[in-house]
Amino acid sequence: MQFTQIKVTGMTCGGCSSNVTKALNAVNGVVNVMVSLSDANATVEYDEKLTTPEQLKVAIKEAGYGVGSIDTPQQSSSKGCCG
Ligand SMILES: [Cu+2]
Repeated sequence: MQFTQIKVTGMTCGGCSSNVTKALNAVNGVVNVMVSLSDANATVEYDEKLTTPEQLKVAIKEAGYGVGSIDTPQQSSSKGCCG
């Protein structure tokens, strides 16, 4: 098992963090997810034989959130659950 911590941008409330949690849990190979709204990050435990950090990032993006502290310099267009 591997741990990785991913910066997540665009989360504004508990609904957002649970959206991210669900999206990550849906990735094949993910065994444990802890999303911190206040720290704006996700700690993911995953089976490195089944998935990669890249796939985890894709899952977060597909859920409508941003990944990484250096994202495209167009902010404040949050697409979270509460707009
Ligand atoms: Cu929200």
